[in-house]
Amino acid sequence: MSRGDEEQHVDLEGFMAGVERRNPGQSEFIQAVREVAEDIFDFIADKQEYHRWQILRRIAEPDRIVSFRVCWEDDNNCIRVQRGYRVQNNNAIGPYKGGIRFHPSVNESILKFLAFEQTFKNALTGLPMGGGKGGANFNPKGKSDGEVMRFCQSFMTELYRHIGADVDVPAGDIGVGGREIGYMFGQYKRITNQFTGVLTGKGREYGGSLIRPEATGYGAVYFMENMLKTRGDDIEGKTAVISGSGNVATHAAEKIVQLGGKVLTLSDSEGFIHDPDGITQEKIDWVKAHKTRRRGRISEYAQEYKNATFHAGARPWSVPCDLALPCATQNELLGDDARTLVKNGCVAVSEGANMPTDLDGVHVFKEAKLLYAPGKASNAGGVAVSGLEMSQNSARISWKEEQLQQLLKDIMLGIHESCREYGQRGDYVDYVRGANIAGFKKVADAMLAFGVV
Ligand code: NDP
Ligand code: 2IT
Repeated sequence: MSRGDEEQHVDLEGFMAGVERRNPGQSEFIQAVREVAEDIFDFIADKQEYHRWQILRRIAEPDRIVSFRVCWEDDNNCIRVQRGYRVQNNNAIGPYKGGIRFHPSVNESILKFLAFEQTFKNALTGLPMGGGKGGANFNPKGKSDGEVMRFCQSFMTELYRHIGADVDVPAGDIGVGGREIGYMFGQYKRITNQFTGVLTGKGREYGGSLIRPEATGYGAVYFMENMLKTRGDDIEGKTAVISGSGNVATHAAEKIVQLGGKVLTLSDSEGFIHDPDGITQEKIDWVKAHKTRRRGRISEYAQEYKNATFHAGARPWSVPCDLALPCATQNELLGDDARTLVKNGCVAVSEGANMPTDLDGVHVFKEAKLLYAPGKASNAGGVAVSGLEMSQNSARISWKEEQLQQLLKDIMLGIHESCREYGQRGDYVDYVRGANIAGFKKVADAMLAFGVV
């Protein structure tokens, strides 16, 4: 019997041994696959079709990975060389769709985990989008606008041949916001001479959708609201600890404040700030202007607002709170952080980031029966509004803000209901299990319809 034949009959550990053998050293990818496989193996135990057609095995092998050199010239006329990627994981239910990340840590493992997660997340939105992710090990910090523009143009000069409005539609992620999307869209249009919805998160003037910038953070809070409602509770009067201070974190903070909660922390890669007075809308606006637009550091918040303290090199999870929203990056909330949150009486965790909680932390939250939403469910509001931007671009119309706000709420509620449908275990909803199974089932059933492709 060949190795391939053996894998027809493996259990969870046998499957994971194969994933580890085929993806040496790719710890983030292996972690993401294990988190999904733990639930899927249980779900498909009595569903021979999914085994016979090797569905999970196929979803855990990207359709293709493109890796390319990106050369650009910095302001000192030095030639710089970066590595760019696009991981097209699965297009069973729609064109590949997912963000682009510019961060020095970007590598194949991180983009493969993100593209894998995106496949389930996009299925959960109910919109026709497959899963992909891309990026480069480019560090936008400290770069001039001209340098960022030249980098983006060079990146798109290769990427353009792999994407398209019906093929693969990238968007933003860490280090990629409106400015970068503008430079990349401009270059795509220049090379192809086509004005299509090939990227989302565009500026309003050239086809962007209303509420796309807010959608991920707002959606994560709507998801938290939906979870609290199952226990007859809401956000009013609750304290919230948030990590990050970028697009997702600032909009999550804004929605918590709008719903009557009190935000105590924000963070960046250098540490966190704790403001016992609460981070009000005015203070969030200061963070947006200072941190996001002028690319300052969160430590400066403590100089601006004197009652706040800055904690260098630390994450905010030790600050007692009712609600926690990790909105910075992967593996920023570890098992011990999860135990601290549970001990301090935290009742709900909604992930704005992708895979911010490590596997140990996930198990801690599940055991404590906390209301715990994994990113692939709770941060899907961003890509959902990206999907709505694609629809508006295809129809060449713009929808009104109220309409989009309502659609975002409806989609987040729909994801919550899907998680409940597949994650209800007695009186407890295991949202991780629910999200994994609901996302998997949709993609898997489409793949079954296609046969072996
Ligand atoms: P931004 O670039 O706007 O902000 C990222 C924030 O996270 C910054 O505060 C940054 O701090 C911090 N951060 C980044 N890397 C690290 C690190 N290694 N350690 C600690 N802090 C870090 O990105 P977004 O807000 O868009 O993305 C945040 C998370 O949300 C990511 O996991 C992303 O994948 C996820 N996400 C984003 C969506 C979107 O629509 N933008 C949609 C769904 C998920 P610093 O400035 O110091 O680097
Ligand atoms: O992780 C994500 O869902 C995103 N970065 C947004 C993807 C998108 O296509 O809007």
